[in-house]
Amino acid sequence: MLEGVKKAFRGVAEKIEMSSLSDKEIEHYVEELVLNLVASDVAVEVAEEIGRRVAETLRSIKFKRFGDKQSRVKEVIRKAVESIIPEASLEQLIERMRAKFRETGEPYVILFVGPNGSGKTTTIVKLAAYLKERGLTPLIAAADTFRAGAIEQVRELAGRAGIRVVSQRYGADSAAVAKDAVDSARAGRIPVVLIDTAGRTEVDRNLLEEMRKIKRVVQPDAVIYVGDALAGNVVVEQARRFDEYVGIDYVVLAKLDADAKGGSALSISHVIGKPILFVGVGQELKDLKPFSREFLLNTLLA
Ligand SMILES: Nc1nc2c(ncn2[C@@H]2O[C@H](COP(=O)(O)OP(=O)(O)OP(=O)(O)O)[C@@H](O)[C@H]2O)c(=O)[nH]1
Ligand SMILES: [Mg+2]
Repeated sequence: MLEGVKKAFRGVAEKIEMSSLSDKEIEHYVEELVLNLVASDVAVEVAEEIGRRVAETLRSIKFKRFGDKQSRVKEVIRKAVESIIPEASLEQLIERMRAKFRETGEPYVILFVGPNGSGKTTTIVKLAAYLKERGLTPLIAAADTFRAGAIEQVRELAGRAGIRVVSQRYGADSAAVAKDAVDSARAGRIPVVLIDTAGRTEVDRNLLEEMRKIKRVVQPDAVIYVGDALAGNVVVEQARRFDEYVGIDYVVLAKLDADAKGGSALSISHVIGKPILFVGVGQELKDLKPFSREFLLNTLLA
């Protein structure tokens, strides 16, 4: 009998307790968010996209009038940022390497590309040491036959980690060096080959063509783009051009230790739609950190 009355009361109570954020409040939250993201080096187009998603969600949800709006809004922001970062797992990639080697006896081949000085060589040796610890000691192909000192550098670093390097002389065809390394790994039953290449800018036709040739000749299982977190927003445009030119599967961001802002990580992933595999957080071999969205969100939304 009292149901009707109860229902009526409940209706009123709900109306009192629940409310939407006003357009003005939403605008305020979103504007602040976008500004903060841009200040953290997130590309403007990406920050605005996040802002749009956050505004959309905020418009559609009801808040408890006396609840903690701040923390709900934070949660909405987190979800929006999360939804635009593709995530990859280094462990999964390692599993794929094991599976390929187990099933075919063939090495898993990774081609590393990126602009000058972005951190490719250091990253490769870090990954080599990481794989070695997991029982997948790789071979490195010194296919940067272009920059003076590149072969000595990779030999020196790899030597510290106890990793073998296949190299030829300077000026040698880099695709031939890479191919040589893959053949050598096959013969020596080495499970993984990491190919180091010369840094190049996205306007250098010859070097870009050479990179495509290496890819054509060795047909790598994955192409990893090594970007420099310090390059800020420039890194996004560079990655886009490399992706168009050679096709990228994963991104590694080096020098994140020197870039407290972390925005480039978010932008790069979103703009080229490729996940970040791990990040470089220092110059030592141990300074490799598997990437997680959690890690980035905590840096960006702290
Ligand atoms: N702080 C910091 N420095 C790094 C990191 N990764 C690489 N570096 C440094 O960045 C510089 C360039 O690194 P390389 O590995 O030689 O870069 P690269 O892309 O191979 O360079 P090129 O072959 O000339 O195109 C070196 O001084 C590295 O020690 C990192 O994660 N953190
Ligand atoms: Mg190098």
